[in-house]
Amino acid sequence: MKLIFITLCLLSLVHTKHCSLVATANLHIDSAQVGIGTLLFHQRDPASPVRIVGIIDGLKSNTVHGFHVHRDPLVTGQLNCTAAGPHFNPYNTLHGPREADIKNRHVGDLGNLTANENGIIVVEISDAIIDLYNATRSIANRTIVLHAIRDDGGKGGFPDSNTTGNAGARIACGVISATMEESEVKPYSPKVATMITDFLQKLFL
Ligand SMILES: [Cu+2]
Ligand SMILES: [Zn+2]
Repeated sequence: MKLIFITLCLLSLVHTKHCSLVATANLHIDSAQVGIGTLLFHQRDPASPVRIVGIIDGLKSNTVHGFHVHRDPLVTGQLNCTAAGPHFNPYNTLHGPREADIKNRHVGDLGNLTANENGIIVVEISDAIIDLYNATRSIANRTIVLHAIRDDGGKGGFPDSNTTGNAGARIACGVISATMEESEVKPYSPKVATMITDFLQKLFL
């Protein structure tokens, strides 16, 4: 079945140059079978950035949390976020902020997310360094991790600033599974993600 999707996807790429790859991650609290959010990763074509949209709930109000792709997938049934290994770092660089270029961050460095006063994070990120097409930079079958405190972007001067951004404990995580290859005849507007976020904000806030 998956092969059929990939074939369709490649065919549509030839004809329309629009073949989206989609992945999802369900986040659970570290070492507990408690879901706190879902993220959707979408990349329209190999030249486009990956957009991440979703909701993470159940945090303390107005808190800032480091957010990274870590290297290893959790094996089925594994709930311990430390099993995700270090930051995804295929080019062996130092840790950095999301805004840094590819030589000055880990591929998996996605900066920080901020919870609102209700303890909800509305995620809407666009990042051109993580990828779903490029094998070296692919985040598929790796683990997204949310940390207890702010990622200092490598500038905090702590012993672990250059490796983890001193972002503290791993409070939640989830495996990124690329389960869908979606071919699109009509490319949709990049405003769709914003519309989804607005819609979800109306629902939750
Ligand atoms: Cu991390
Ligand atoms: Zn890093």
